[in-house]
Amino acid sequence: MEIYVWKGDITSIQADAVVNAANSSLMGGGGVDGAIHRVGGPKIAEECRILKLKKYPNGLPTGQCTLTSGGQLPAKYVIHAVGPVWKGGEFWEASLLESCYKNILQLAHERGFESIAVPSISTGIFAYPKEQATPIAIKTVLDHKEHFPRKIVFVCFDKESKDLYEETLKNLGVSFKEGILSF
Ligand code: AR6
Repeated sequence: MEIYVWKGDITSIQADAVVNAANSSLMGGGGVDGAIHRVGGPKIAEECRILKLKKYPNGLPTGQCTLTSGGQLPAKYVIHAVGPVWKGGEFWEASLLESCYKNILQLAHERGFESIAVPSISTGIFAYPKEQATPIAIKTVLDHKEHFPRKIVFVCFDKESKDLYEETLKNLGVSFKEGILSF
């Protein structure tokens, strides 16, 4: 298994699947969600609309994820995951964020995906503090090696996030690669 840390826009990554930081409505939004729908085109939104109608009439619950095609993205598929909104830390935010990563890995494993790219879920519009979200993301992934894809990229949008991911991985003694040249 290979772990990558990469700074940039998740919509440019050519992987089996990229993860969207979505919301329960699956109807799009800002941040990663906005970028994925903008670059991926209307096919993704249409698939989301049908999923919402047929499978999640009450919305996709927080901590869970679902799959659409990648539309016009370089990635083949999009895993739409709903992270928790930060409400101060006493509303099960940590376990919901953990469920998110666990369910993403499980879905990727079921579908046989070899490479996935994951943003720092909940740390933008949902305001989860990055210093707390980063170790959860990394440890949850490491704890589920049985579902580990061959390659996983932690995608960071800014230097602060990238530094945090690298520092956390180093502290845990986990080796990783920078960039995705060979991805
Ligand atoms: N590529 C990679 N990372 C990004 C990108 C990008 N193009 N854009 C932002 N980030 P966010 P959330 C980083 O807000 O907090 C939407 O409206 C960003 O810096 O995308 O889970 C949805 O519809 C941050 O570190 O997701 C939901 O309503 C991280 O990605 C809500 O926002 C996540 O930021 C979800 O909020």
